[in-house]
Amino acid sequence: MSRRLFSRRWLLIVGLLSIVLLLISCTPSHPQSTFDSAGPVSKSQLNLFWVIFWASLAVFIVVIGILLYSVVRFRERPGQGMPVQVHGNRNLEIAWTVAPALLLTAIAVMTIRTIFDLNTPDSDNPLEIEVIAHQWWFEAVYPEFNITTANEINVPVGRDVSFKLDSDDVVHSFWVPKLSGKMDIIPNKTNTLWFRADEPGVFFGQCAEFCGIAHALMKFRVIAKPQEEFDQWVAGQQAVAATPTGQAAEGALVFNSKGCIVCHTITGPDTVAVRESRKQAFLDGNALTHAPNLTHFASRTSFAGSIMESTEENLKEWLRDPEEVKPGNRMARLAGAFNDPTMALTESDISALVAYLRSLE
Ligand code: HEC
Ligand SMILES: [Cu+2]
Repeated sequence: MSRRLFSRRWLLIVGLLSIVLLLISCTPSHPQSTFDSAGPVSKSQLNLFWVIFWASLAVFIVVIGILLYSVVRFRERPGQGMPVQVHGNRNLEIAWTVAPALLLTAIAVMTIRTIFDLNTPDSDNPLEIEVIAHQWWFEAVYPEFNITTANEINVPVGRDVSFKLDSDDVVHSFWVPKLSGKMDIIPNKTNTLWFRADEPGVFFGQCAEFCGIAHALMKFRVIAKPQEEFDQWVAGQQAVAATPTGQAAEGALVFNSKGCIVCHTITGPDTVAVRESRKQAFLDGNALTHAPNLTHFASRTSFAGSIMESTEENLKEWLRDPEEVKPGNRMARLAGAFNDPTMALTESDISALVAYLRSLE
């Protein structure tokens, strides 16, 4: 058995598999690869990584080289007898203590310098964004513009962005691999992080700290836009929701009568008053939860922690059974509290709701 394990064919298969694994895991075109940095923060973190990587590789080659040389050169030969017995070598001992100490000191200095360098943004005038992590989605607030959105964080290309990170419940972690390393998001403690996107694009983010059942489905996107497009986006987000017409108007009625409005905010012409009255009706015995602001839902490309592309079919699927789409999510669980028959959605309710949601540009 043990002989077969080490047979040539096995070695070949394992070797080839490892090479394939290595190659597919290191392609920079992977959407969440740290090897394809798109801003100064991730770039300097990557540079540090490469320095440490090449230094480690050099050490590895030297040590394994000497080891292999010794194994082959001094192997037992027939009729050789007992080799010379050596007890320590002071010069060698000093050399292999001092050399690693120097190398580790150099790495420590570079690491600490990078940490301090990256502590604060380069610019005095960064764009401030507050990120609030919820089980299992991200809320983004732009205090400068009075905007609240979810899961898709728009930023202008070339401007430093400074994040304040807070949690509504448990520990999460904010991670956009192409733009910066991770930062934990801890309840009752505001952590900060900054980055800058030097090129336009969509950068995928991910909660990087286990935070409960739907942790793996807690993604988000950073969308970097040229300043002009960003300004347009801001103006769009600041407007109140469009007044719905046709099927969308039906959907707005369903939204207000089926409990959606209790959790979700849509800042529109008539919704505030309705919301307050509905809220009262639901307050007794029903825990309210925070939920994504839907005022400009249709301006986003994804939903439910960015795991679903925002299409008509996907939205219908979500409203038919949110638990099926994203197991454990709070809409499914808490909406269960509204599960008396008068709250159930019919297919025509769902079509109307989807028309309404897709009208919220
Ligand atoms: C009990 C509170 C609650 C109720 C009631 C509720 N939702 Fe939700 N909803 C949530 C939460 C929480 C999420 C986020 C789920 C996640 O991604 O984990 C959500 C997500 C959504 C999303 C995706 C938003 C995004 O940007 O990711 C849509 C669309 C939505 N709800 C529509 C509705 C509609 C329509 C109704 C009424 C039929 C409704 N919700 C009722 C809590 C609620
Ligand atoms: Cu998580």
